Amino acid sequence: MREGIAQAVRRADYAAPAYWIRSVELTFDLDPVRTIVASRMAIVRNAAGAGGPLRLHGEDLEPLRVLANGQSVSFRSEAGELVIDNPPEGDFTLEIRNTCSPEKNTQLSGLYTSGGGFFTQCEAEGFRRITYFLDRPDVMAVYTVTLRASKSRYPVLLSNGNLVEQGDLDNGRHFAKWHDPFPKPSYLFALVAANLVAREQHIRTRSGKNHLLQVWVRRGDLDKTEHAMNSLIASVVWDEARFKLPLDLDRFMIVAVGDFNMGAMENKGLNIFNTKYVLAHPATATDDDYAGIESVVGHEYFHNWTGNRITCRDWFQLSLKEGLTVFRDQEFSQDMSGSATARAVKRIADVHSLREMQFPEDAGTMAHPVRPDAYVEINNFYTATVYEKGAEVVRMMQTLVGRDGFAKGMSLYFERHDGQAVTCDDFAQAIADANPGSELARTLPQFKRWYAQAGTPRVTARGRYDAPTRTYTLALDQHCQPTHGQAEKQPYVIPVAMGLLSRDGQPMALRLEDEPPTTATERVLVLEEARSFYTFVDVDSEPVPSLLRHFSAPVTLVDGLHDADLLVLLAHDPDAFNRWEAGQRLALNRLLAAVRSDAPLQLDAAFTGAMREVLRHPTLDAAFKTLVLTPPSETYIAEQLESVDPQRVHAAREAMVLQLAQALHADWEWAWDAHQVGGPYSPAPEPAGRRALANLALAMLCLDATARGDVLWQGRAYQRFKDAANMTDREGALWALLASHSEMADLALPRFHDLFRGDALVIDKWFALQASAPERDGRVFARAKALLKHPDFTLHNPNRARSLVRSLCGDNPAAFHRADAAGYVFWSERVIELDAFNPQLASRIARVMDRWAQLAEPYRSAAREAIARVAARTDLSNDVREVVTRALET
Ligand code: B3K
Ligand code: ZN
Repeated sequence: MREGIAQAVRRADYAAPAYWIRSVELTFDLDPVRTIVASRMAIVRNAAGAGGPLRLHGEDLEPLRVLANGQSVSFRSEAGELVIDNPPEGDFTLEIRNTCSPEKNTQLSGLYTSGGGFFTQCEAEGFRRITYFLDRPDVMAVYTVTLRASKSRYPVLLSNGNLVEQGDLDNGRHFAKWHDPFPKPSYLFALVAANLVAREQHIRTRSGKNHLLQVWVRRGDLDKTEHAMNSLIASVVWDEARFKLPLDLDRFMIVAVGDFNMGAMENKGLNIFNTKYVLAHPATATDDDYAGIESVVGHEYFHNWTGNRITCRDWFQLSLKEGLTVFRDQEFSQDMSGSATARAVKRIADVHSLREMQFPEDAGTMAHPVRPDAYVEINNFYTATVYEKGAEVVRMMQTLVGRDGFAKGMSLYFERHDGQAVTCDDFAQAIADANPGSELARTLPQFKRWYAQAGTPRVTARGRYDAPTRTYTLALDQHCQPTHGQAEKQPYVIPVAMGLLSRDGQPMALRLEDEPPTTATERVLVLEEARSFYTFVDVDSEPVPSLLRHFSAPVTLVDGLHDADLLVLLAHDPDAFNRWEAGQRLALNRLLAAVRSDAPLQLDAAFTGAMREVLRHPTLDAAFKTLVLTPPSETYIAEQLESVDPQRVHAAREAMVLQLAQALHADWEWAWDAHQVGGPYSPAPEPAGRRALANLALAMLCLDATARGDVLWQGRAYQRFKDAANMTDREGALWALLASHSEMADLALPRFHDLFRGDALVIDKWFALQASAPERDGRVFARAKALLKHPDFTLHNPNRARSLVRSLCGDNPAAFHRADAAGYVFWSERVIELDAFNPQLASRIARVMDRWAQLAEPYRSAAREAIARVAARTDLSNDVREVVTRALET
């Protein structure tokens, strides 16, 4: 065993620390091989605590010296801790000198080197890999940091807060001293020492204060920073306007680094970002990349209040900052997008990813509540449940108290807790207390089951129209299946936004019995019981119910609607989300029927006709049409099945796409012609939507052409690939060739590589496109395997590893789940290889097997065997061990 199997940490065991650290002065002598860290901490006994030994966290460190009140004090090293058995009485100063080795830090947690510079990542427990500390979020200290390093190699020295002093030292070294006035937990500490340049912008905020914004990148990347800077400015303006939350620092910095385990990190005043979420140029980044940058820049900036000013008491409360901040970044992107349809398009994208990532998580071996009760490795709990489902829980609160009520709740939350480390309960309480008399205040204890219970509730709806009394009764049942380790589920509070449409598509007034007449055509029903009945009166004809509008709760809805009803909703629902959903359901019904019966899918004219109407619709946005015309993913289809044969799912979906390509041939030609975008590039929703639809049309036309043995459209796609003025169109054309299995893809791929040789983010795309292309005859898998040996491939760069391994194993079910089990062998080899040097990344990739138990034979047994092979190893990290152990407990 590596360090012995870690015990589970339990939420119920939380205890305040015996000591606090009020301030810390850190001095770094930066050296890649042996960095010396000197720390001087003001330690205060917790009056409520028991005292006793002082136990500081520390990992992969070498202690040189420990002084208490200037005197040497005896200490011992235990697994992961430095223990001082007899600390001085009262408050005292503790000085520690230790070394760490940034160059050897392949985990990318703590202080590490990348591209010749020093960078840090401390959340969740990386600070203990830099120096000995009470590395827990409820210990908040004021930091003063001095960095010393070679001036020529590391001309830029950054840390949190304000620069107070800088200058030259002997031997070609220099120093910089930073002071952060805001007490913060250690996970928000950061430093950067590297050869970088900055795009700078001075801004004056509403309150009249001046601030300096900086985006730091490598010298050659400066021309790719405009969008990140614009996104940062927009974030500052938005948070002040929507939540009255101003920027609280003189200087706010973003630094891009090429080796990073996740997207970005919200360190106070010094956000460190994966280059993927900073660098953008029309020639190298797609519309989706631009949107991703805007949302991640926003997300990290918004953490400054939701996460940094108010932080988490313990890591079980992670969703306190993550769920809330995801909700805030989703709202930001919607507000930035402009039109009502563009907002709906963003909402659909968010729900799509929730269903794609979080629903399977909730149904799989790693299922856990938004506020987990136990973990072995906290890094395994930065999940879609904590983030995306957590955001849905916050969104439901907003639905229950209204948008203004929610803003009031946020104000009360900051009034009560600014500067504190608190819990999810504290947040919910503040929102409810600011809105007495609201549905949230009334139902709060029950509402909080959303934090405590894992699993996706299923809401079943049955409607009955009674013509003589002109009433429509809706019965809504809710049920949640047991999840891993949690058998009992109590009813949730579920807000169901809804409307009723007449069969000719008119919205109906929604009057419940015993209520006065109303003209409102949308309302929110709040379910609390396992079964509820609602009787609507004055209903002139049998309605079509439109339930769970804007996806008002993270549930699965079973409404038993027939095709005829869904066609009404697709054509007329005033709620764009449900309009899209109706189209997806029509497609899903056909796909599931084909998969279940193992009969070839044959599309009917009603379906293709409805799709044509959407495609040709005179007023709908192109982005919205693209979403409607894209059938549900293989992952989503699989989630609806009791037992999954991924090859059958793939075959059915491929057949649907091909038939849509054929049946709508003339319409796709029209769509291609009508959605070309000229002029200078803009990532705004309108032109991006047009590009998306044109690219979908191109893929459809190529597919149809290949099936007919005609190469005209492939030639056009290749031409577009060569001439494209931006990456969205170039990638779109390349994808059209790959997805239609065109031989021209073999011409385009090397050309693409030649064009972008040396641009790491674009070469990532080159790997990812090949690994996620639709499988045929095992060729995609064979190509992906061969790419492991490509000179540009390395598992050591997380983006590169994900571009190939995650794309194949996680995003391409038909290439991965093979009857000969070669995909699972590929997976187990990569997980084991990665785990030896980067457990966090290995564990992420391990999780693609979460849903193995749902597979049909022969996949199921083979998958289990592969997981067992990994689990049998004695040298696994706790990260991977937790994931594979839980997988086998199914
Ligand atoms: N808070 C970080 C994630 C840290 C992940 C640690 N394994 C980024 C974010 O959510 O904003
Ligand atoms: Zn976050």
